[in-house]
Amino acid sequence: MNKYFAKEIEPKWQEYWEKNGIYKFKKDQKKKKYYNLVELPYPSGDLHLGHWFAFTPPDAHARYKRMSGFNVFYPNGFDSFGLPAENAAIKRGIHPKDWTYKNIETMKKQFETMGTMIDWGSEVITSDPEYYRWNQWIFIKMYEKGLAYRGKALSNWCPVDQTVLANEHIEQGKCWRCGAEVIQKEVEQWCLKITEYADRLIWPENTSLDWPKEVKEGQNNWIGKKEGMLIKFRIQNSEFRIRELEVFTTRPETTDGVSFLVIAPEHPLNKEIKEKRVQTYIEEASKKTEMERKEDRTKSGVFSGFEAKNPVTGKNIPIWISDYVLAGYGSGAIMAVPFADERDREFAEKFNLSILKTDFKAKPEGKKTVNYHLRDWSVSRQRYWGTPVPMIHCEKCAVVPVPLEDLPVELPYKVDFTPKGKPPLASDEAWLNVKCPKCEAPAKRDAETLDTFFDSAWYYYRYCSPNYEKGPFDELKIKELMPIDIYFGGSEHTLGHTLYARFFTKFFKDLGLVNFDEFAQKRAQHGVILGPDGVRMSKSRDNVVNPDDFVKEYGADTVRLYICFMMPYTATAPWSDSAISGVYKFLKRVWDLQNKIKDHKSNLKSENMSSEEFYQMHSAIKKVGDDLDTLNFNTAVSALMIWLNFLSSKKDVYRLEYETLLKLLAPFAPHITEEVWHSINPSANSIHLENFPLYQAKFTVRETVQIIIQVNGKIRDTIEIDSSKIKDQSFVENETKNSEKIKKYIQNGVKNTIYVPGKILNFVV
Ligand code: ANZ
Ligand code: ZN
Repeated sequence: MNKYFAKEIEPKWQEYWEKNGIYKFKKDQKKKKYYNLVELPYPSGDLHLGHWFAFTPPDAHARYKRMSGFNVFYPNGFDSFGLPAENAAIKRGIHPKDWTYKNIETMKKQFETMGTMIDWGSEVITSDPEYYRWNQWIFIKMYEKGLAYRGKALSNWCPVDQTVLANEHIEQGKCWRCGAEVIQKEVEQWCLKITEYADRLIWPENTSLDWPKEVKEGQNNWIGKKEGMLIKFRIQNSEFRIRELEVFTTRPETTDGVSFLVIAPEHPLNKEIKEKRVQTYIEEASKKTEMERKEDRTKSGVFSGFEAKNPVTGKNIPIWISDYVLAGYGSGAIMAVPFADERDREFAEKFNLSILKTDFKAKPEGKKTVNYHLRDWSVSRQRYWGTPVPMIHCEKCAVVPVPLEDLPVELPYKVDFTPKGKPPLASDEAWLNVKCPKCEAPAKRDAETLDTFFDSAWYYYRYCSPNYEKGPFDELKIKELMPIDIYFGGSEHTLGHTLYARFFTKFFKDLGLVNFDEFAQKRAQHGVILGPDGVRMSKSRDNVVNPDDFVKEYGADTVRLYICFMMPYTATAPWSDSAISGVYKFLKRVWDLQNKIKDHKSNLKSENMSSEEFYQMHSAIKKVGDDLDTLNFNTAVSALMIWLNFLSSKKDVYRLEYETLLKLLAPFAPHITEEVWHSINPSANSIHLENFPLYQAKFTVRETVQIIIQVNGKIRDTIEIDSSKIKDQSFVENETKNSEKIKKYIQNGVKNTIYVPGKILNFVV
């Protein structure tokens, strides 16, 4: 037997699997399909530790499911449009396309070293014209249904990336990509009416889908459905066109306690007020982000100069202007009840306004209404490296979709994509100028591109038929493979990506393309491996751990196993390599254990295994299988370690035991198990085509034996001990000494002890 040398065996088996196509997904009517999906990576050019953490535990899960009789579909691809490519291009003068496709090549090679069972035969690259053609098709379908529209709106603008951002892509007021402070800017843009699906996107209380509670709650809060009322207040001394203020409230019963009204700085009424102090305040407020406005506990504001009449009490109350009222929510005006609402109280206290009492019984007249926190999704980006919006602007016909048979509208290669405040495509005259498809007059293409979250909202449909040409996907294939059985990914996608994917699915259902409402049965979200210093890994902090270094030193199996073992899949914790050599030693011990197989002696068949050996083996099968099913990868690995300790402590190991160990380990460490499997079964097929061992429940509980305890020949107690321990007299004696009934008889010492193994223990005192 050779020594365990990962570097030699790993490439060999990777090649073998590839050549024999053992991970190729094939239709199989006899097996249940299992669509195992991990969020497709962005081709940054380097497969880092985060990728290993995102992909190897799901790979172990997929392998387990496959060995357990499922026909597992585990595709992958690249989410390859987006800003980093363009920024790299601006910085280093490499074309975004060249940069992207070179990175994809590198990363695919790196993926290979991981030893996954990903079937690249279904690969989707979102920047391929064959893919984004269908983005454009979907966009046009949405346009036809009135779901895609162009509107001028106050938008989140990233001054660094020079593009619009959706609310979902702002983290604490900063751009999720580059971290720059997001500002508010009036921009004309394409929006998708996700709000039309708001009600259908709310998670019902008892859904049969297995999604984390935090995701369901997070999405429901984000959608933020609020039932309330619109109540009109008459403005008392207005010489303006606007004579009434309509407020949105969820608490109409507090109307008697309305002490003042507050309107947002952007409220149309303010355009009529010319006073300088009002206009100065409005200008200042416009510089703040929505987040800052919401979080400002100190409150700012200005008196409008007007009063309104409370419809319930008839009292006149002042109208104030403040940025704690948001323009885009409700009617942009509120009735303030400082008696019952904290924000209003803070404001009243700051400006010394009276606080009227409410009896919570007021019944004003008004219109029942429902409000949502969810906004429409702004999808235009003023950038180059994305899906061109498939629209044509004509002076006569306004906006005309590109005819479907002319798709894809391909991205021109030669474009100056340095930021100029207008989209790069707008300066490519040759590309831009077209004939209007409707009236044939000279017209212009839309120069914007789609948010990459559009690309990732439906890529998993495309995996099912990646080369399909008659539509975005083959409906028959969808029937066969969708919905996804498990979708692994990051928790940063709670409010963005997974919500969009659900929205697209409901839209596809409305188009009659699919017959289900939700795209994934189960969602599993992983944590983050932080740098060794406990902070998120980043090049600027110099705390990036490169998995390749460990692969070189120990091999991929060790890194895979270690990643599964070092922390729970859902945890966020710093990287530490202190235990990685221990994991490597574990694999070496598994390797060396083949020396102990004793099947050459015909009298040592597995029927002769002791009850303890059965117990150990079946417990391990149960634990590892259950844990792989429920994604508790780390405890599955510890169960393997415990069993290995037991096996190594024995003189010999049964072939059945050893082969079972290899099969349990195979999902985690596919190379070493394959190597050893072949060395002990020279004519065997791949271990990854074997069945996962089954356990028998009766063997997962230890057999116990009743032992009678006597003192001077008289029965004083019985105790129960593991059958594996009956030969161990001192163990039995120790157990007995804990018995209250016996203690008092033997407290003065024992003269002699007689033990009939497994039957009687007699103390002579
Ligand atoms: C009177 C009242 C009394 C209110 C009370 C609340 C509590 P959510 O969605 O739960 O925050 N509101 C309405 N439009 C607003 C806007 N554009 N910007 C900021 N606040 C706004 O609650 C809706 C409540 O938020 C509404 O009900 C309104 O204040 C305020 F004891 O009206 B309420
Ligand atoms: Zn026209």
